[in-house]
Order: sequence, then C-alpha cells, then structure tokens
Amino acid sequence: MLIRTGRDGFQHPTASEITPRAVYEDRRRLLKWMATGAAGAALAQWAQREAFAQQVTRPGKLAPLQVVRSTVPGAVTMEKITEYKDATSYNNFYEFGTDKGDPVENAHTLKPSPWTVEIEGLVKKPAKFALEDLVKLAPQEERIYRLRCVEGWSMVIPWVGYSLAKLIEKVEPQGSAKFVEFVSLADRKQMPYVGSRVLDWPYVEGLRMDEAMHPLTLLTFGMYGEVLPNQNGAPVRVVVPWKYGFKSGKSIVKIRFTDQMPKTAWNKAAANEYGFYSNVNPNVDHPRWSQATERRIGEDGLFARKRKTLMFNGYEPQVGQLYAGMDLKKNY
Ligand SMILES: Nc1nc2c(c(=O)[nH]1)N[C@H]1C(S)=C(S)[C@@H](COP(=O)(O)O)O[C@H]1N2
Ligand SMILES: [Mo]
Repeated sequence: MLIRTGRDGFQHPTASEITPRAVYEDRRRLLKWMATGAAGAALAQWAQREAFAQQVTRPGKLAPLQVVRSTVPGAVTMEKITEYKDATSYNNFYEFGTDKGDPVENAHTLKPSPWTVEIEGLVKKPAKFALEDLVKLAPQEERIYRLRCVEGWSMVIPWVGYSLAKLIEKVEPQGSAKFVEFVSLADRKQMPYVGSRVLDWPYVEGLRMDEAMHPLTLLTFGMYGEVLPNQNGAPVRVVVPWKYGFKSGKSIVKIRFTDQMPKTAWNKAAANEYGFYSNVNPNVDHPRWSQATERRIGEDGLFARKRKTLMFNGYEPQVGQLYAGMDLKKNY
C-alpha cells in the first residue's frame, strides 16, 4: 500500500520497502531481525535518505510527476543536489548546438508531444508506445544519481523514471538479442544542428543486454519532480549512472534489440576516444586528458577543489560484477 504525503507528493515506504521481503513475510524472523539492530540501521538509513530526498524542490516550471521512492540499491545518493538552473542551462545536446549554453537557448523548437517510441528488432513483442502509455508502464521513481560527463564535470540530479528492465520484460527479447540500441530523434525541422557534420545523425547509443537490464539503468521521463525540460532530453531519455554522460541518449524514438554491438554516434566519430563501454574509470585516461578528477557543477568558485572521480562513478558495488574478468583498459 502506498501512503500519499500531502506537501510534496512523496510516498512513504511500507515495511516491505525497508525490510527484506523474506524477513517481513515471516513475523518470527522479523522480530529476531529487529533484535539484531539491523532494523534500526535500516530505518536510520531510510530516514537519512528521506532527509536528502527532501532537498528536491519542484521548480514549478513544468508539469509535475507523481513519484514513489525508489528501493533500488544505490539509487539515491546523499550528495548535494545540483541546482535546477545549472542542470538545465549547462548541457550537452548536440542536436541544438555544441556550446553548453546552446540547448537551453535553442531546444524550444523541440516538440515533445505527441511522441511515440518504437520497440523493434529481436523481440517477441515489437511495439509502438505513445508516450502517455509508456509513462504508465510502471510507477515513476525518484532516483538521485551522479552524472559524470567524459569532459570532466559532474552533477547530482534527481531523475524521475523507472528501470528500463520493466519495459524490456514487457516486450520479451528473443534469446539471440545481445545488445540494445537507443536512437534519438533526428529532425532538422525541430533540431537546428542535425545535418551539421559534428556527428553522424541520428544520435545512437547502446548497451549490452545485462547493462540494459540492470535496475539502475533508468528510462527517464522527468527531473526535479517534473517532466524533462527539452534541453535535458524531453520527453524520454535513458540515464546510465555508472557510464559517461554521453551513453545516456536523449529524446529517444527507437529502442532496437540486436545481436551486434551497436555502432554508436561517438564511437563512429572517434573510436580511439569513445569506446562502446565508456564506464566511468579514473584509471583509464581519455587520450587527450586525465579522467582522475572532476569538477562538480555549482562548486566551481575560485577555491573549489576538484573531486576524485570514482570507479564506475561510485556505483561499483552495484555494477562491478557486470565486468568481472574484463580488461577495462581494452574495453574502454
Ligand atoms: N541525443 C543526444 N543525447 C545526448 C547528448 C547529445 O548530444 N545528443 N549528449 C550526451 C552527453 S555528452 C551528456 S554529458 C548528457 C548530458 O545530459 P544533461 O544535459 O541532461 O546533463 O547527455 C547525453 N545525451
Ligand atoms: Mo558528456
């Protein structure tokens, strides 16, 4: 059962969200577990996360989204949230220009409604979803993720969406499907820089199937409690928190299941600089600069210190296992 709170629309967790389901289903075990003190720790952790999530204020500029708390491990970082004005005015969205300030200025020509997302390729149930239906496929969760751009800056953003895995399960990939490809809109009428020669349009990104199925991989419809602003990839994008930001394609119109590693836009543009995996890794430098540190947007005053970049952007406990045995210097 979900209990609405009045002020901010957040929903408080039920016992099943704070305690492991098995424990909660067995009353005797629950009492034992509580006696160990683990319950207190879980509650304290929950209260702390709650306090941090309360930082999320709705900017009140766009349509609000009803959100529930995410129970996915690692889905809520406790770091200070980047200001909405920074997250929406310092962007990479090359379809609207290559300067950080271009998207906020130019993306008003994007029409995020009506919108459809096509699911095709190696799936048993190919489909065409109207955005309204896609939004309703699963409860919208709030996830507070670090976003680390390959250029050496980072932000902390409260995204709204659900695990991409929920959509993937619905469309039933065939056994032969090994990768998922994400295709962004490429419409010159709406996107002034589509046709420019910086990238081979449309913007394409991709994940291995197990990466796409990982619960942290978010099919994203909003941020800061509201629908996505155009410059952040309205009306639907992907967010993969342990990878460099460019793996998170914006304004997606197609999701294709394949048996071949997708040819991604950045890999085609410069294969020696942007590999398919692009996991955040402080030990593997970009050929032209170090990846060991990052600048947190909003902290860039005169005395702001650079932060150390974390392996897998800090999501190693959750995703490290996906890459066990892989040479991450080769598979950059
Ligand atoms: N379609 C499309 N998606 C894109 C990009 C782009 O140029 N086009 N830029 C990527 C890069 S480099 C980053 S860092 C993130 C930035 O997301 P944000 O502007 O919401 O912070 O979007 C990614 N998704
Ligand atoms: Mo980026």
